[in-house]
Amino acid sequence: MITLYTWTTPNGRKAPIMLEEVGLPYEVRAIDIGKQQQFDPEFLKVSPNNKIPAIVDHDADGGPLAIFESGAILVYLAEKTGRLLPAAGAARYKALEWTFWQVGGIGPMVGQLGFFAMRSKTKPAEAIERFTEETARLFAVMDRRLAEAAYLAGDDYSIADIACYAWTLAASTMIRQAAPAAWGDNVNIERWLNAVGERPAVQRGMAVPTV
Ligand SMILES: N[C@@H](CCC(=O)N[C@@H](CS)C(=O)NCC(=O)O)C(=O)O
Repeated sequence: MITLYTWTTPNGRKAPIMLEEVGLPYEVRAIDIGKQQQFDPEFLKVSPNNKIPAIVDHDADGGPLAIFESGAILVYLAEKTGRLLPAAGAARYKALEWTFWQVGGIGPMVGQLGFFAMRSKTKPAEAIERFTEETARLFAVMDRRLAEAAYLAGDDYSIADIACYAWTLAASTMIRQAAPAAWGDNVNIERWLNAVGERPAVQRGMAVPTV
């Protein structure tokens, strides 16, 4: 059994999508970051960076294993099950490349844009301009990749697509309304969003946690 600590945010959706894809049994602990539950001492023992998602694998080799950071969780679950990340070769490194591109790029940049364009009280123009430009650049990079390959790692769906899906969906809907220049004309991403969004495991994972 795996315990999943998560919330209703793009980062929070990655681990449940992966757990649904690989079919491992899991229980969900909702961590309401709006109520500061990410700072509860019990949660900090699992996720010392006070962020969701995190997991505890109670059946890990050597005893229960707590993991935070969504990229690490995706790689761990892929290696535990032998699914959605090739064991070796170029395809493995393409999947890792685009997974960490999301964790270091799309996540922080779209997250900051969402904050300044939608939730900030002052909505500072310079910050919105800065994160709009960087978000638009990142999605142009992603669109070019998806013009040459069906999925981010190549021919096959992988953890890289799981990492990117919820952030890209949020950007193509909510953030696109608040900062239209951040999105652009990403026809290849639109095709990919439809393909990934049709997967039953993605639809189930996007509904976790129920609140
Ligand atoms: N790099 C981290 C980012 C995780 C993250 O930013 N989580 C946010 C929710 S989307 C969070 O827990 N925020 C609570 C806080 O910052 O206190 C990952 O990919 O897991």
